[in-house]
Amino acid sequence: MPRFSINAPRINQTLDELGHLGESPDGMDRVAYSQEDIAGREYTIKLMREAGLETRIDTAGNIIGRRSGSDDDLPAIALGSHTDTVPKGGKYDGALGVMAAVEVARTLQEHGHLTRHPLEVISFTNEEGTRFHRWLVGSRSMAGLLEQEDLEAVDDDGFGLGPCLADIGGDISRIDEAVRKPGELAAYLELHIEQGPNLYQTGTPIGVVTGITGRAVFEVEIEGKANHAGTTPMSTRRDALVSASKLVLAVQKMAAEQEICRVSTVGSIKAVPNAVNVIPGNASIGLEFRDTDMEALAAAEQELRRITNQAIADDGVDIQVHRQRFTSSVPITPGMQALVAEAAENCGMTWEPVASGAGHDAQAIATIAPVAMIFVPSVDGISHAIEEYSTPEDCANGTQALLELLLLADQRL
Ligand code: HGY
Ligand code: MN
Ligand code: MN
Repeated sequence: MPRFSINAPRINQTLDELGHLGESPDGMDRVAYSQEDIAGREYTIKLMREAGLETRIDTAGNIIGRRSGSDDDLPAIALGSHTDTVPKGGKYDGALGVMAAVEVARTLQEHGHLTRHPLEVISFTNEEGTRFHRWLVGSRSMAGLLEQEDLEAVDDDGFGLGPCLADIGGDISRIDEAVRKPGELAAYLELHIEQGPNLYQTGTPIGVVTGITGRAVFEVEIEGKANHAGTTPMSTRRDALVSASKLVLAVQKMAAEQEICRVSTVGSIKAVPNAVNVIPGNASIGLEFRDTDMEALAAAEQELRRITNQAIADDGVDIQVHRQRFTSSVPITPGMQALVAEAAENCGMTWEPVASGAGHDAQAIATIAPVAMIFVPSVDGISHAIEEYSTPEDCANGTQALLELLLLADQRL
């Protein structure tokens, strides 16, 4: 049986309260650096302080709540996730991990239990990458993985990262002060919803995450010739949207039929001038490939370039392929997986190994510290949508397992 019981109604209440910040009739809109995101951040800081944590915001905008350990010379053990959401997203992706981490700190505080290691609760900024199309911005900043393009990125409205960071208490001119070196954290432990169907289908309360997927993101720009929709013969058209549409179907086929990589998705498409009586002169699509095997992602990029060259030859359009982001897959070590399994068993919960098809802050932090992830079921495997749901019991189970995992890590590391 667990040593300390978390307060199940309380963690679910905080999840529910956070879920009203940035809520719209179509889903959650706490997109990074927005007013809605800021409301969620302020709520998180309030909870951290109520849990007795010393809070600060690092120059990358990450919120860090810290509690001393009995041996403050030891590196901290960090628990965390993110509270930003995709547009029209769900209430649990990221939010569960942050609310559960606060609940763990609060439970230890109430029981007067001091861990050996200092404890940190971290809410990372812009995990989703909706702003600037570059994800894991806060956790990559902390891991020293930011690149020049991250610092120079501008969003669709022309805003850069600098002013956005300033809005949330960060400072782009000193962003390198957010970097933590290997050894500064003893471990990073993240609770997250599975965002897939496995645990829900098998009715298993806890997932021991075995690895986190790699991801390759591209923007493809097609230039044809705008012309009159009524007077231009079909044979002389250079219709950018037709070429883009062919690419959409070809990208989907790459995973669905050719099995070049595990999944492939075109998530955004734009046509210019986007008027029904004008042949689109320009079009662009945003797409991504995912696989734990980085060779598969390289093969996917190769095939993408092959099909775009074919479209140039067939349609007489010009096409530019921009590689936006390559994120390496990350295996979770057998030792850290075993710790998660032991924590679940100590809580009397069954578990099963699950690979993560979603990306997570843990994959950035894994470059500077040992990481472990706990999954709980997503009803019908739905995520990044308003229907995203995990039951209060599953959220409480995950929080209890996270507390037990922290206590085991505190003893063993
Ligand atoms: O896109 C992802 O995999 C994550 O939810 N950010
Ligand atoms: Mn997430
Ligand atoms: Mn997400």
